[in-house]
Amino acid sequence: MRCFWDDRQRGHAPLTEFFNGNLHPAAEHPGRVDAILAALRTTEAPSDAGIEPILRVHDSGYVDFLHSAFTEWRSAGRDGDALPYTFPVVERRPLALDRIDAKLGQYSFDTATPIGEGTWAAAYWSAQTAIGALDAVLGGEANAFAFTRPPGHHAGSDYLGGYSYLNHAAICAEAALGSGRTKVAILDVDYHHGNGTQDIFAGREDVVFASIHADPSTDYPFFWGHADESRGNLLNLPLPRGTDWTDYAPALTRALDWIERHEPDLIVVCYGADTHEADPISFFRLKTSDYEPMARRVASLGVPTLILMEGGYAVDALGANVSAFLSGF
Ligand code: SP5
Ligand code: ZN
Repeated sequence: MRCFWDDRQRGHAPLTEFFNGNLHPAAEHPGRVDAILAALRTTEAPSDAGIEPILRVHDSGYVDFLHSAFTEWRSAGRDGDALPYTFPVVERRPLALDRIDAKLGQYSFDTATPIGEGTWAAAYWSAQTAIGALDAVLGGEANAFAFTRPPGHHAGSDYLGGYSYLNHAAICAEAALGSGRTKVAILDVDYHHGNGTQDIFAGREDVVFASIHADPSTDYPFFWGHADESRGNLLNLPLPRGTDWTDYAPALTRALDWIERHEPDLIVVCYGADTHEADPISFFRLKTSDYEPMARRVASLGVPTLILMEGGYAVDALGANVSAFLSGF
């Protein structure tokens, strides 16, 4: 399988994230990179498709903010990475505030997604990596893998969060539709609900979104991903902490049957290895040997498939988990 990666994606190197009342070492750190690259052997660098495919999904004010936030943070005399601390709660009136702290709050939904010096470039090249793999699939490959990092599925059209800045699945779905595909299915198997993707595509006829994830009554991102949000083009299948393959497999069958009924001409898989039993921030109990059958079931639909990397923080198991998943294709 052709695999895509750009070394500029390394430049995002957050040190800390804030949750449960404390700063913690960042889970989404560059140590993940070597673990996955070692498992991939060879990767191709993408060409530069420019900002246009990003702006088909993301608000231009948000993109400008991502681009300049770290410089503004430094100009405000701050050390370390930029993090928000004040948020406009739902229904606040829109304000065009200029202060960096106000903008960080406006465009973020959590305090775990810092912006550092290399964040914009890494997010930009992560998106290009996704588009490079998409182009391989649109060009006739049965499947391709983009090692997107930082990840993307928590980012909405005008917000960041969950270690995500640009929503690669959404960018690729829109690009595929712009290139003549007529229906795109996104299957999200990261441990966490893909809230950004759901927000971007809710109500659409040409994109369907199915997600299997930890129940948001116990797990991040809490405010999205509940079963009763399933309607029309959205299917949410929350599962309890402790879920193993025996309980996961029937949910996968439901998601794939639902996707098949929509007759997509492209599937985008958001793969997170944070469903693994050793993941330090997650609570499912999948094993490395479960990922190959998981992927084989997706492949059995016989639809061209783009695979994107989302989470997965058990660095020692990460390479084996990614290889196992890709081997199922
Ligand atoms: C792409 C992705 O997987 N993003 C996940 C973002 C989750 N960030 C929230 C961190 C809160 C973790 N709480 C876990 C408690 C562990 N004892
Ligand atoms: Zn996750």
